[in-house]
Amino acid sequence: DSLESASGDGKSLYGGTVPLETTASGSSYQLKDATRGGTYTGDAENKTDQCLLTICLTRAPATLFTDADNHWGTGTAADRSTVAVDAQYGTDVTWDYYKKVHGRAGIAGDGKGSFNRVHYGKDYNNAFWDDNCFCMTYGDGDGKLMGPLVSLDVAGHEMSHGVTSKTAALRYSGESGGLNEATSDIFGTLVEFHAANAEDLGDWLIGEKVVRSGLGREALRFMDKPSKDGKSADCWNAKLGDLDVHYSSGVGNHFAYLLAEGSGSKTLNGVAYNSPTCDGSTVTGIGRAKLGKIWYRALTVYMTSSTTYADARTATLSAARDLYGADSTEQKAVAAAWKAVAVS
Ligand code: ASN
Ligand code: ZN
Ligand code: CA
Repeated sequence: DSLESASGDGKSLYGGTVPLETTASGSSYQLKDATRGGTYTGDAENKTDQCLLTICLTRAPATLFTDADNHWGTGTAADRSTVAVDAQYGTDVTWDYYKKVHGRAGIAGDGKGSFNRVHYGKDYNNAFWDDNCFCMTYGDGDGKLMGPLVSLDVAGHEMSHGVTSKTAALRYSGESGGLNEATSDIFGTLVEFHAANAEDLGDWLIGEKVVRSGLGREALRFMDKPSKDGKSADCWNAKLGDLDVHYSSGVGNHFAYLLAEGSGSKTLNGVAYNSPTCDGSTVTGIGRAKLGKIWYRALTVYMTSSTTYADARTATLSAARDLYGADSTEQKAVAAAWKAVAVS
């Protein structure tokens, strides 16, 4: 059969009806996007990978989704293709964010797409990026703590692990691990804002679409005040690197919020924030676009596998100088935001 690109749409679980670029193959369509490096989404059929560290004896499948009329999904999780719509769309908006904002073609910067597996395992409350398969994997959640983990911020978070791996390669433990996680939360959030999806508007929460009542909080993580999750650190301290990377990320997330939005109270897209500083100072934000430019340049030019929080401060100050000039308002704001999270 001849293959050609076709414009369809899908009813997603979290983002309403979304456009999808697909592939016409004979009399049906494949959930595969030639305009974004061949990115596709398949069904893991509730199976799991059987691996020892990175050596996998068996891998869950990624059986390519197909559709008869190029109108995908029903908007309810009962239909297996609905979360595939979210996953494919999440990959699309992440691809577009990196391309349009940072001039980066794909996760590795080489124009090649990745692929997604949805319906991984049973009741699986997680999603992950895997460098070995260059693929994303999404669980359906157990319905009590979490629903399907296919929201835009989670997609952007996980794929940004691939970007970090191909650039700074921040080691996934200690302070560098916290910075690796913060990088994914920062870009996951900027992807969500960039998508400007009317049903999944940008916010500084991670996983707000995914959490269910059993979890007991409205999001997985809160960037304005990370300690709202009960575990994450708002401020740097000498033992920060002993925390799990998903909690030591709090300091980087708090920095990012303060740099973009500033300290104190604010309401954005209907969500109220109140970001304290660790030293009682007041920080004036420079906006999300400049945060993204500064963090991306710091990640891709200055950070390395062993970067600490003190090093991240230097890296972002250098990036801000390169982009906006020495002693610019932006560079001063970077210094003020790090001081406000006790990094000097
Ligand atoms: N969802 C988790 C994350 O990306 C998976 C992990 O623990 N690496 O952080
Ligand atoms: Zn992560
Ligand atoms: Ca969010």
